[in-house]
Amino acid sequence: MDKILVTSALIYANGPVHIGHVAGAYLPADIFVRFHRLLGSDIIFVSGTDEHGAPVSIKAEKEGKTPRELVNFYHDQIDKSFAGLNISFDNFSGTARPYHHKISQKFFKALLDKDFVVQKSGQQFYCEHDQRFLADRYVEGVCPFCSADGARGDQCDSCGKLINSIELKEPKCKICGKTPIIKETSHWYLELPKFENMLKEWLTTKSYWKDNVINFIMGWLNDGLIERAITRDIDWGIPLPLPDTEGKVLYVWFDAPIGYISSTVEWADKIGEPEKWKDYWFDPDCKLIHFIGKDNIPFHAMIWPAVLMEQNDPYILPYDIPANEYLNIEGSKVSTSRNYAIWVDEYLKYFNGELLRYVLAANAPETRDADFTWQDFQVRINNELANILGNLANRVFTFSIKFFAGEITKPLSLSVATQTALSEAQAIITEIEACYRNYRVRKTTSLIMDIARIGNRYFDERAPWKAVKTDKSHASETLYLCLELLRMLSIVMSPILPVKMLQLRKMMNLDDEMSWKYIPRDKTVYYISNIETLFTKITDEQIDEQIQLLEKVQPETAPLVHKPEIEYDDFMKMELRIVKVLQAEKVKKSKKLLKLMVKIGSETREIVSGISLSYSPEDLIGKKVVMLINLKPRQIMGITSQGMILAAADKDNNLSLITPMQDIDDGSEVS
Ligand code: B3M
Ligand code: ZN
Repeated sequence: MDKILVTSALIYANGPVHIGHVAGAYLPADIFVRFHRLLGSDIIFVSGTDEHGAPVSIKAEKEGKTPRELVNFYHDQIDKSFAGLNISFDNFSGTARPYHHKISQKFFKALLDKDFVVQKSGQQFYCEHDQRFLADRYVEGVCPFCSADGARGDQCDSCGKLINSIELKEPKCKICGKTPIIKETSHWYLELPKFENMLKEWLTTKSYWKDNVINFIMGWLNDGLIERAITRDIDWGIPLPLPDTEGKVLYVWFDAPIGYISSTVEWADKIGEPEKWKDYWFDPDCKLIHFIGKDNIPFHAMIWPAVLMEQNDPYILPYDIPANEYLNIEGSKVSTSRNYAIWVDEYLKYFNGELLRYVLAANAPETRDADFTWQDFQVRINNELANILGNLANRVFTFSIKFFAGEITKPLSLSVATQTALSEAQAIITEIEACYRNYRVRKTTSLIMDIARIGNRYFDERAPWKAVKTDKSHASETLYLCLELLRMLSIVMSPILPVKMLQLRKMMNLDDEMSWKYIPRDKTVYYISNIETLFTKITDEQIDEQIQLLEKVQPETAPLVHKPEIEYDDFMKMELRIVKVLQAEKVKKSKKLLKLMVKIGSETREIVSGISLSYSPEDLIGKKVVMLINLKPRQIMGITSQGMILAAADKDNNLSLITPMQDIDDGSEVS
């Protein structure tokens, strides 16, 4: 029997859960765990909230709360959201609890004693205005690797690379916005280079890992490992277990993964077997599987194993790290700071958690980023859950009740058509089993729907509504096979739709325990009663309402999409000048175009400009604007346009011409 310890990334207790979190680290883990529970594996599932570090203390400062008040508030809210999605943790802990502090300090001490952690003095950003060192997210700037804006002191969201904060370009203090200075401070560093060989050797055993994880790590190893500071100058976190170190705490990313252990310890305590956590963490045959989002790869696949390797107790190392890609929403990146996200607690006010589980499973960001749209949500619920699965259950149940008083017995022998449908379904179930084992939730979901499709097709072909008039046993056989399929579905689909499948089983009066091995165990008689609709269709109005909510929370500042970098010389190729509009008139048969005559010093030129929706000819005459002079002339509606007037366009395509702030001669060059 497999022994497995599954973890989901510890979510920061600094805000609510959004569906990107769910799709990346929680739902895939829950599905995997529920599947293994059906198999009878010895499996436990732990997680919790990440309650330390700059992400928490910054938010607390912003909300005028203490960090502890903040984490208590969000821990409860997050816990409720997961409950609403039927995520079945064995334990959901939090890293500000005493268990966790003790274990983390022990981890730090073990590394220190063996010289894998060393104290050094180093440089840090310091804000003179706020009189504090700027750890991690307290400083933001331009990423030294990919030049993205808004990179934080510890990691860049754009390229995922870890940053040594003083390498940030154009650093700004997150609290006051001023530019910090660099100041010496002493910290404890994890000597990653000392782990290089151990890590390399260990990674050779990981050929089965997902490509995105392997590639990331290999890139890192090739660049060469450098030591990493694992302490910080902030006052919220785990104190160092050393004298005279006040004001210093462990770096949040040092202690966070230890949260997987402390959550297991807490679980063991809760079930009254305080030593039981060791059955997992110290058993070399136990498979430790971390479900995470891709931005967490470096911490889980490099730093965390290194930390585990040099403990005094025989901890196991991660067996697998199925990292998922991102989930975008309506084509745009989630941004919690702009409140552009679908928050689970909000979602649950409108829809059932099971529906979201289905849609996120069917559209899981497994190998590439996926896009969640409300339209797709509606289509999947209506056309798949309601029209295929729900319809199969509904037609079979109503028919059984109407013509057979809800009692369908197994036929003495099965016809060829029935046997074929059955073996088709069985073949798919074998495939489903393999997919579940390999975290292929997307494929699993579509295979499950295929079984329901087989049922509907078989039902249609055998037309029991006709057969029942002439050959009742033919109709009964049809219903029997469909009920068999529904019973199988209730098991194979339960990892994805646990509550709905129980509901389905209730209507079929199946009250025995569910197990994967019972799938082939056919029933001699089915009793159908108390039927109710499994899936109600989502209306257009419901979807419109959600789209509007999403648009409302999205402020003006969508993330900018940048063009590739250019050389200075490329810019200098452009001849930009101030021009004065002498004449302006509408271009006939065109809504958008104006024809302008402009004066550029001693010259005049004719150009066509697409600004007619924003400016009328009278607005323009006499105005000075900026024009690109050396653009190759273009024919537009039969007119030769000799240049281009510059205008800014907002996201609704409202235009604004660019005019000089002071009066300046036309012909003046702009650069
Ligand atoms: N809290 C980062 C995140 O939420 C961090 C994960 C910790 S997992 C040990 O993305
Ligand atoms: Zn970057």
